[in-house]
Amino acid sequence: MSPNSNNVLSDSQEGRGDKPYTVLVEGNIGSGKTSFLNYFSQFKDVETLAEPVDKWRNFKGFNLLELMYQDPHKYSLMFQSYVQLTMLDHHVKPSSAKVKIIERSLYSARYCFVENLRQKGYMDGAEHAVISEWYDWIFDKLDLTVDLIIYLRTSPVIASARIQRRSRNEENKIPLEYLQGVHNLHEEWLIKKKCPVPAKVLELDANQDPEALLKDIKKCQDQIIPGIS
Ligand code: DGT
Repeated sequence: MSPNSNNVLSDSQEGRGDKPYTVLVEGNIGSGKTSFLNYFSQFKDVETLAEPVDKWRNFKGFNLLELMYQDPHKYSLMFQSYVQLTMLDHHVKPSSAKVKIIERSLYSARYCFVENLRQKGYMDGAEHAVISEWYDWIFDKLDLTVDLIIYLRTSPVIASARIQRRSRNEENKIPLEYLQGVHNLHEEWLIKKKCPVPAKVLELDANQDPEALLKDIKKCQDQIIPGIS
């Protein structure tokens, strides 16, 4: 894949039927993924799929996100299991758009969040083995083709300050140490490539204020949504 070339859209779609050019937006909690998606939602040939947080906060009347943060020992596996279903739905959702931008992915759910919960002792060995087996099956059998990964790289301290400012009820007690764990695992995956990385990674400095980040995004726009203006 060569995101700099103008005909990358047709190159990458060759042999993939009608599959859109697929971009994942990755980064810690509070890194600015929502603003990134909001910017690209203005383009008519681009479909943006925001992370289904609202579904997680109200699934048949249960706030799964709150349960996970309140009692992670008890609810981490339950939460990851629903995250997995909703993320899988985004990966396989057909789209008539030329470019599909997905907030987060099954990859970060597995390599960053599940691993963090395991490392912190919130998931035991049996739970981790079962969910890992599901991921192995999904990655092996289903077409989760990705063309580009955007990494909104943020320091955990800055992410923490933003989370406190936006004060989502469920998140008001996330310790810095949890964010540090999620950050380290993003770094191991996307920078050190210790886990499989399914596409080229474009890293953006998301420590900057939103205006400066938007300028950087606009500079890379042709790589992110090739062939679309
Ligand atoms: P942004 O716009 O970069 O600030 O993104 P957020 O914070 O709106 O969205 P995000 O993806 O960081 O996640 C929303 C909440 O869901 C946050 O509390 C972290 C949590 N979350 C997202 N994916 C997972 C996951 O796979 N596992 C766990 N345990 N939590 C997750």
